[in-house]
Amino acid sequence: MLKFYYNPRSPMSRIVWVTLLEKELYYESKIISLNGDQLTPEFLEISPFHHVPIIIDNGFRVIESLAIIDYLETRYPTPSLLPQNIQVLAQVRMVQMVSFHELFRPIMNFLYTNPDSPEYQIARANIHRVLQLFSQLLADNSYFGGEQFTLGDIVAGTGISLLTKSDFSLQNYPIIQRWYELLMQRSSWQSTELTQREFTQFKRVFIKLKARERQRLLSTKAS
Ligand SMILES: N[C@@H](CCC(=O)N[C@@H](CS)C(=O)NCC(=O)O)C(=O)O
Repeated sequence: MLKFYYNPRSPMSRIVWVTLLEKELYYESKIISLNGDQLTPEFLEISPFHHVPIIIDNGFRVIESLAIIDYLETRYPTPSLLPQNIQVLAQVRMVQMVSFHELFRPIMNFLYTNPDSPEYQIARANIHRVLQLFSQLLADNSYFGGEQFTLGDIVAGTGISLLTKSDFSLQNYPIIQRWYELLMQRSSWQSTELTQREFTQFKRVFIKLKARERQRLLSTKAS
């Protein structure tokens, strides 16, 4: 039995959730509210950094969204979400890594900082650079894997969907806009997409989590 610990509003959970749906895998849903239940001793036992997502597959635990989707791809290879061609595969991996290292933090800064602040402007500039690169990589293709929908699309799309809920317009990025419209046609995408209200709730939860983590680190330092 595959158990999936997640929160439906968490972007990192969504990466795994879409992968499970695309692969049509049957799983047992374990929803973690992130309202303190991620800090219980039982949960910390399986999630030492009190994070979702997590999967436990027949007793085998995997944490970290990217590691989980890699595991799922290898363990359940059909339908495949990674290309065979070495260069296309490298491109899909690049998109995953660039999303994690260059896109997610600027998106959070963009969503949470005052539009008049330098941080906001820096975040916007960084997002612009990533979207330019992604436009080049996509070119005329439907997806980052050519005509194949891949893990790269899932990871990048999860970040970009947060942007579409804010006042960031994709109109200046027609290639990204076209690609994002294709993603939105997929049932895995539609059934995991946040409403505007859920997105606002996610923003509130995220602020609380950051404040709690800061407090925890300060008290660890003091003791
Ligand atoms: N690097 C981790 C990050 C996971 C993560 O940050 N999860 C957030 C929700 S999106 C979480 O569980 N936060 C709860 C907490 O910090 O207590 C991954 O990719 O899985």
